[in-house]
Amino acid sequence: NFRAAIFDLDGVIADTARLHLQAWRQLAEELKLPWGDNMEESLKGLERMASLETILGERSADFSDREKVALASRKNDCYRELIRNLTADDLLPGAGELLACLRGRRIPIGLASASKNAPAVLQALGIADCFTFIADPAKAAPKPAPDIFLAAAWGLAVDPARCLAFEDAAAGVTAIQAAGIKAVGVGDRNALREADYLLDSLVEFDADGFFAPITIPVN
Ligand code: G16
Ligand code: MG
Repeated sequence: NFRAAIFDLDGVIADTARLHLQAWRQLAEELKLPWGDNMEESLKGLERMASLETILGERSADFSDREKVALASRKNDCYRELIRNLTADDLLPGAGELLACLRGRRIPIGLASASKNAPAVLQALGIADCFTFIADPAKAAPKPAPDIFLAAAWGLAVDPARCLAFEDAAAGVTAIQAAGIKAVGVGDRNALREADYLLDSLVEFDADGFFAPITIPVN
């Protein structure tokens, strides 16, 4: 049995990937950059500056580091504006139910998101209270490095081997396994084939198979 659960945010708990995409797309249009077909999959789980480089592509050399920081911050302003409208309706299928179920079993829940906007997103979705610990992405090397998942396990004070972590991006699955944690891939079965367990959505997750039911001591 596992003792703690660690979640990625965008693409696992919240339907925010489309908002990141919308904000990046707006920036690309303003800069008249070509928009590749596979952008959605390419941007999944990438931290902010790496996402910007992906968007800029061959035009990257046309911008100074300072200009790039300004562009990333422009995208972030747009994204912050978009997440203001998030509500519990933007939880992905099964996410709210799973969080409630884990809480009911007194399983500590951690967040390992690359997003510096994660606390604001959790607030808007109404699930901030469910999390025992939120790992700070500013202090961790980006996925596929294991750092953010290790930080989450340490923050929960649970041995990584007793944690189960959920991800929608291949780089995230690599990060989880590098941390010595078992990975549940949620979404694209081909992109996530390295995961220890695969789900189409959190609705399918069978908590009984992974976490002990709550036991009430007799005395
Ligand atoms: C998320 C998203 C990425 C985003 C990154 C950084 O990660 O999947 O698209 O670029 O966070 O977000 P921000 O610019 O808000 O700091 P995750 O790890 O929750 O999937
Ligand atoms: Mg994700």
